[in-house]
Amino acid sequence: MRTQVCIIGGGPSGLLLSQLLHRKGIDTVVLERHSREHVLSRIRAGVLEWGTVELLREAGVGERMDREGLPHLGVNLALQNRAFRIDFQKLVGKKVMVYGQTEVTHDLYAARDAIGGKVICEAEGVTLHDLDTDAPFVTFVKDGSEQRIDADYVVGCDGFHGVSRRSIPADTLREYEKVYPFGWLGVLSRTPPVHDELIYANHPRGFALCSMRNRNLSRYYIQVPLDTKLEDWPDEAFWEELKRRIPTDAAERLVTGPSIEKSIAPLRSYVAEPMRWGRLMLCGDAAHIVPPTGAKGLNLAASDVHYAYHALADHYLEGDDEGLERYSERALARVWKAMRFSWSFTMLMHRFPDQSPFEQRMQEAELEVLESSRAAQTVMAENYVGLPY
Ligand code: FAS
Ligand code: PHB
Repeated sequence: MRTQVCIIGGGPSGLLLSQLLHRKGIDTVVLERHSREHVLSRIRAGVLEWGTVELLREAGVGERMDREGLPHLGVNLALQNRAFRIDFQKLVGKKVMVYGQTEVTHDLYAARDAIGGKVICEAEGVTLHDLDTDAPFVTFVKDGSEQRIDADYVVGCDGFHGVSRRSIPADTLREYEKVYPFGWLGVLSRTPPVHDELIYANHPRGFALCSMRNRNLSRYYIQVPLDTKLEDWPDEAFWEELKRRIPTDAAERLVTGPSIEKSIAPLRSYVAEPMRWGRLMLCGDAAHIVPPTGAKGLNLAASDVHYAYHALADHYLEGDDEGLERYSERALARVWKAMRFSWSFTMLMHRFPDQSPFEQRMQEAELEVLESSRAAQTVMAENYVGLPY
């Protein structure tokens, strides 16, 4: 088999890139390790930057998002049993869209099917070859038989545990990492959200987040120690702890119900450089991981896809290779700024195991500066809604 761009990974990055390139007449094949059902069973991100919204619309997958998504004009930060609002519209004239990653991925698979996109699921043993030549190829096993795809370019959209980043020679790859000493326990419940916007809460007992997927599907998180097991947190215990960490007025409004999904996610900040080596380009979690505090993971994947899409389209349609040559530089410039915001917001909102009372007060003072300073709120708003591409 031969294609122009072989994409490894059928998550949001890989599907979005293949859809955008296909609509420009550029041939792609997506190789996904798992079944489509497995990919669609994951509950992950919930907030889309407007840049992501516009890219999804450009890919022709914005219709259900525009119909069912919830535009949010602000976000709420809570401390010491009170909350204050960061007004995106007033401060920076922008907004975000609340629409789950699961729905985005579902819409992308449907769009790939609708225009005959080639997505090969349950592709096992994907291996990348000759990336440092002008004739790279990929091998994999499908239904027990070895297959080969020759391509001009390979784009690794295969997430943190994928094969692509590991195909860059160790003496070329530079890695930067910070692992946080806690995780997030997340619950999805068929209950109305506690508020019509998100609430991020700093509390001496630990961080909490009140989010949503729609007006009858809520997503909540509480910070938990790294050694936490799901069985430590029956629903009743989760709801009681969440109520202790959010302001009383919200806790009194909280509608609880059975969890329909419950999971624990570890938190890390991670960046791999470069994001291009030879004919291999990396997009999304294959190249970087952010703590979900700033809702940047999926959105950084989208901006990587934006740069990769334009670089490849310029190459094939205009014969212009500047985008390819500068892909890693351009993508990383935005990655590092989002990495900073996600790290900074995580450090501000979470309780660290060895945190002193003084440090708790410093976090609260930082939040009080945010509460009272339009300038500080503007910086927060600029980063939360997404810096320009
Ligand atoms: P993905 O990991 O989504 O997709 C990679 C795909 O490649 C997967 O389908 C995988 O099966 C496939 N793959 C892997 N290895 C392969 C191989 N060798 N061959 C073929 N295919 C292979 N972000 C937020 O903004 N907010 C959140 O709340 C949030 N919560 C998260 C919770 C968890 C548990 C995790 C893991 C991530 C979370 N994220 C969140 C980040 C997440 O949304 C990612 O940023 C997003 O999925 C990135 O998309 P992709 O780059 O496509 O990677
Ligand atoms: C979510 O709704 O899953 C969500 C929202 C905002 C975040 C993280 C997760 O920062």
